[in-house]
Parts: sequence; structure tokens; C-alpha cells
Amino acid sequence: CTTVKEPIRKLDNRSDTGGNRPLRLVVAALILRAGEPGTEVLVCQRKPDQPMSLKWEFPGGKIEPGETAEEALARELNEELGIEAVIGRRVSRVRHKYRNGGAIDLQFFVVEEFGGALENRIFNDMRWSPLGELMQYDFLAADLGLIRDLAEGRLL
Ligand code: 9L3
Ligand code: MG
Repeated sequence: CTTVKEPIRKLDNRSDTGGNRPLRLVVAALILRAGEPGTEVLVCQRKPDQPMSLKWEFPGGKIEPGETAEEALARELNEELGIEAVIGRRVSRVRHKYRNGGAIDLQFFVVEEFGGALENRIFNDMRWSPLGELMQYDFLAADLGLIRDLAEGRLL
């Protein structure tokens, strides 16, 4: 009689769009500021050497084991933008499937307050965009539903 040791299936939240893996949990921020004439939001462009290169996104990343969504987002925003963000309300949650079978669970939070000065630490480019102009950027597919809601004034 032999015992087959099944590998323990751990949540693999490291890879990007990886094929046959459990759902990756991701958080992203709508960093808002008062603009003229209306609210503006920070949009960031991924680097040429990153997966989904040169696509625009709302900044954020994967939740690490043991972190709450808010903790993960505060950490990501510190790593990516050098700020101490106050994570506000959650405005949207979507499930996005990639063609290779991978999927993400993506939660968006509003950030209206932060400490420190915004600094571009990892992106190709970053800009403040009026909500109505978000459609002009080539965004990640996972962010598009939210973009539409924001541009049409449904969310904020
Ligand atoms: N993702 C989608 N929309 C976003 C963010 C920050 C991330 N606004 C997707 C891209 C990757 C995964 O989530 O598939 C992990 O993100 P990252 O670690 O590459 O930032
Ligand atoms: Mg990221």
C-alpha cells in the first residue's frame, strides 16, 4: 500500500495572469483630487518590460497572505508612489478572466487623503485625468468597467 502525498494547494498570488491557478486577489486605488472644473484621478502607465506593458491602470497590486485588502493597498501605494495613503471606501469589485485561464478578483478603493509627496517609483508615466477623459487612455481590460462608470458619472 502506498500513500500518495498530494501537494497542498496554496493560494498562489504571485504570478500575473497565470493559467490554471487559483484566483489572485488584487486591489487598486482611485486617488482623487479636486481639479478644474471637476474631480481628477491619478492614472499610471505600466513599464515596457512589465506584463501588459504600456497599458494604463489604477495603481495597486496583489494582496499578500495575511493582509487585509486595505493593508495591501496602503503597502502597494507606498511601494509604487511613495505615499502614506488613507484608504477610503470600496467602490467596486470585479472578477476578470484572462484568455489563458487565469483570473483576478479586483477591488477598487477611493483615496482622497495621503501623506508624503507623490513620486513615480515604478511606472512609465503617470498623470492626473479628469473623470470624463479616462476613455482616452489604453487601460487594462480589468479596469474598463470601472472607467465607464466613472466617465459616465455613475460612481462618484
Ligand atoms: N491589475 C488590474 N488592474 C489594476 C491593477 C493594479 C492590477 N488596476 C491586474 C494586473 C495583473 C494583476 O492585477 O494581472 C496584478 O497586478 P500587478 O501586481 O501587476 O500590479
Ligand atoms: Mg502594481
